[in-house]
Amino acid sequence: MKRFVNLGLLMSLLLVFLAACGSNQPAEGGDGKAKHAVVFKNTGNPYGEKEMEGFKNAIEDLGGEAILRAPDDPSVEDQVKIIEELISQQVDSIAVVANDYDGLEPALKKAMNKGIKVLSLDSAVNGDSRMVHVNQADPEAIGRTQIEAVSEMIDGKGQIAILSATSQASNQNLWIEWMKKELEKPEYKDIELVKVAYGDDLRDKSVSETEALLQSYPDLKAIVAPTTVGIAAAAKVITDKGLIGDVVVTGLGLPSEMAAYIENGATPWMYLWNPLDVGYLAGHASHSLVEGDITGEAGDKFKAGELGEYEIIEGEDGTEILLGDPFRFDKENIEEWKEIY
Ligand code: RAM
Repeated sequence: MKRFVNLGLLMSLLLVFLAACGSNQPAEGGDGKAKHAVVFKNTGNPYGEKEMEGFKNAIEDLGGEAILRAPDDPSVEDQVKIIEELISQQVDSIAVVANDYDGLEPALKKAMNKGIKVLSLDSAVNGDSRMVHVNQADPEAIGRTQIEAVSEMIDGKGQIAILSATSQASNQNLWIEWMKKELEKPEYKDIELVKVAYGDDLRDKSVSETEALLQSYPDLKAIVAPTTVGIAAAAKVITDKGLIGDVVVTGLGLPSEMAAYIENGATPWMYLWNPLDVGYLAGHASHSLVEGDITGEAGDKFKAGELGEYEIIEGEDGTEILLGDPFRFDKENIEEWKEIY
């Protein structure tokens, strides 16, 4: 009997010891799974849904619990509220698609001070607010390519406008900077950028901003929309108003939303990357940060499931993980891709 009691005591001590050893390990939910959150810009965006789906696929493959959140409107204040809630829930990681480059800094620093691993994807936060950024493609290539494309579509002449997401969206703002730099080249001297309008990644606002552009600039030749919500809204307006061929629409579009407009010629061609892959890569990066396999330093390497191995590189402001090159979608390949994303 005495021997039995001692064994029980020993077991309890062992359990206490193991629990203490585990205190640096990921905080786990009641079911023992690490909790990984992703926060998109706003609800109701099919691109965002695909990005979050990719994140969830990665986290679930890795045995974790994925928490998918987004405010109704693309505001920084509402993202701060969500981050505060996630801190209270004691999640292990937060991956954010930011509505503002600097505005989330206090909330994200608070999360990091509590040991939560923080990263951004798609739309970055500043380098002090996160451990690493998951970038879909080189911003310079994204910006310059859109100007090359629109120039080819309008034979290098005429007025163009940009229809963006929100005025604070860091991904779109960076791409627009590169578009403006590309426009400085002498070969674009006959192209005039008349306005950058903001549809806030809301369908109705993007439609009304497109209509306002057409009204204010009757000679407008093209709209470049570096947002999947904006390009779909602009192409719909051009189609509904019977302006196909008079005003071209290009930019970054989701194949499933744009197939009809590529087929009817409103958009001769456009670009994007796979949003499922952006989310999936961020899911793997979240897991690797929580497991301590990477710290977010340049040179760190990790495995991203079916995407293979990635290395963290030095970015403009903080470190990043680059997914790859954007794809071009046109009449030749849109049928195939519209089923996928
Ligand atoms: C919209 C969002 C997203 C951006 C794409 C291209 O869906 O603004 O952040 O990456 O467009």
